[in-house]
Amino acid sequence: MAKLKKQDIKVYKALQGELKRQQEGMELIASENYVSPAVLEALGSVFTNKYSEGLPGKRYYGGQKYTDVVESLAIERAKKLFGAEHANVQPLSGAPANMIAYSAVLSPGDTVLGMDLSHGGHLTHGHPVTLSAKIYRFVRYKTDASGLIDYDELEKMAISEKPKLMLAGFSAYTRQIDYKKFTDIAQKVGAITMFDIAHIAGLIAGKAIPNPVPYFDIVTTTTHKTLRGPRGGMIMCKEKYAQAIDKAVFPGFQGGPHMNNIAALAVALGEALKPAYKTYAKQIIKNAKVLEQELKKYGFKLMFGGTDNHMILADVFSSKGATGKETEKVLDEIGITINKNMIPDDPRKPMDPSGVRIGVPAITTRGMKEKEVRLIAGWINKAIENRENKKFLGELKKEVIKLCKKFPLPK
Ligand code: DSN
Repeated sequence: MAKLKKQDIKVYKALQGELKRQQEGMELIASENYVSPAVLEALGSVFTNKYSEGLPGKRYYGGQKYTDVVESLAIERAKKLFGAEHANVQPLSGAPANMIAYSAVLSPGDTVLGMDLSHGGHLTHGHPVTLSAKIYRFVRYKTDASGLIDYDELEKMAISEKPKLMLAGFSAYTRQIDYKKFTDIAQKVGAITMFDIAHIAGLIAGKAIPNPVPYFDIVTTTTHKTLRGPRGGMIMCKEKYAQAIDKAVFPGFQGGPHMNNIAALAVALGEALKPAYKTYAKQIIKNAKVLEQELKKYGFKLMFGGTDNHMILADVFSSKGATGKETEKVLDEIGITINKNMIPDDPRKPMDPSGVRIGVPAITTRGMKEKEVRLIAGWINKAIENRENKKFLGELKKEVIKLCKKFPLPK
């Protein structure tokens, strides 16, 4: 960092501040992780200088000998890891990947069934504020009173709404989807199937949960959540949709791919193919289960009844008397980063909802296991219950820093 320090002290200082924040604090945002130094090296490499519109072997500009190598590696590794027939590694992130996938198979006005945001879905799955909802007709399904997807209801909806596309996937839903039931319904009504696996891609890659890729026509993902790669997106699909997806990425939606990200993605996918990654993915599930049990013990109300994946969604307002915003703030004060989150049909507003989402992929990367998760759950509970007591919070922060120093970022 010597050159950055000499040339731009303001950016350098912000970077050092962020490094310290990550080292001494604990990331429990379910969609975040810590990449390896090898991924960081590829990300900060000269590949960022290159324009590479097109695909390996079929580019619009010269000088592609090495970009072709890294993009081909990323594609082959993605296909191998997920058992995909086709992969496009150029989407810049998850929201563009979803928009691109819609545009590849839908015409304006077509109907899509997607999961409601407050029930765990994602903004890009048809929330009225998004561009996709202005172009397509989204109908949103919800979870039932038990917190699960009611497949009989979903089937009734599919029969009456006649969607062109049925979309599975979520950003705060914590239970396993029944891939077969979902795709059987789609088959009955002649809908194309799509799964946005952004949150659970790493759990699938590490074989900690079943792989949906063989079941679905199109699968989109980000690459930086449980998958532990650089920020970016990917679309995998059946061969039948390969050409439509590739064309929808470029020239349909994007310009030049970010080759430094793609090089870093190739490295991350290489890591995910190693045996140690399976151990990591399984540990995430174990850690999340312990978090679920501990928080239940402390009286937290968990949405959807608990978790089958890497995160929990808790209604802190009804169970602890603190809003999501207050909880996020008090945990920030002790160095634990989480995010406020809507709960199903939340009567409160998105900027100060009833819930919080807590995920364990990042702390699991640091090597924390069940014992540490028990400690953390206790701190979360104590911090919320003593949120007015600044002195007590200060003491808790010291405990958090001590634990973080024992479990450094990947080296
Ligand atoms: N922002 C991501 C998340 O936190 O789930 C999804 O877009």
